[in-house]
Amino acid sequence: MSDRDFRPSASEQRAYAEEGFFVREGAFAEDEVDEIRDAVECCAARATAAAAGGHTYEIDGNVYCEAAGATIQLEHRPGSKTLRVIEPFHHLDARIDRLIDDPRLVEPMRGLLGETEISLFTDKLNLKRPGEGSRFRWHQDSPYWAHFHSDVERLPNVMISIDDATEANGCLRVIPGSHRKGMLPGLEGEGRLGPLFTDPAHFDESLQLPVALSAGSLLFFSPSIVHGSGPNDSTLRRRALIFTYQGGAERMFKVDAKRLAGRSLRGAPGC
Ligand SMILES: O=C(O)CCC(=O)C(=O)O
Repeated sequence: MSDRDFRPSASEQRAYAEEGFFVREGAFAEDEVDEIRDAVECCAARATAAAAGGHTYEIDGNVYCEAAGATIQLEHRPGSKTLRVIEPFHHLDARIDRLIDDPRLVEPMRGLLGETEISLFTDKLNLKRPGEGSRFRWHQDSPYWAHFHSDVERLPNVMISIDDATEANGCLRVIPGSHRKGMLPGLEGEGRLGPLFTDPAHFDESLQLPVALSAGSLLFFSPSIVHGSGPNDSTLRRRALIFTYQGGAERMFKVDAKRLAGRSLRGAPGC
């Protein structure tokens, strides 16, 4: 694995520039995906335990909890205790922390950023549990980060799909090329979170493309591509990890510390 060249090819660089994304199928082998799944469920169990004693609050009727060094979002069904998103989560299991240094993530990111020294900006675990996992409305990531980072176009994301993601279980959908318009206006009059959702009057929803991914595949995507996903009404899981990188040695979004990427492989065990 480690002696392969994982830098983005010219066509991947072009796809990222023009379409705002590219896919690498089967980047992680089945046994590696199993290990990540195990680590992810350890993170979810730790977050669930911590949430019981955390600070809980509501925004627009959605429940959030600050606990275990993370923002934990609960599913939207009233009274639900099901986890929806954990951000950040890499500190909850050493196997996830090690993934940040994996050359299959780091080398493409170095290529996209054009820098050798890169660091983690943020990381999210989207759990989208069967039968309950809710939709993600159309949005761009860049407006969410604009108050914090001076160059939000240079925050590429990589999603690791650890389940087969299909239209039935709510795979990610993108609007190809929408990143080229930069930051688009958000929704007005739809609560506090409205401005973070992209107003459909400013992009062509009919261009939407479901990005079906087999487990172990990677999706690299721009922070300004308009993206979202439907609910998981199926009986199948659709879990995804998203790591966002930045050039240089900079502090993380939600943690006042730097996490350089690709320098060393840490040896601590998982949970
Ligand atoms: O995983 C998904 O379905 C959506 C994720 C997403 O858009 C996000 O976390 O910003």
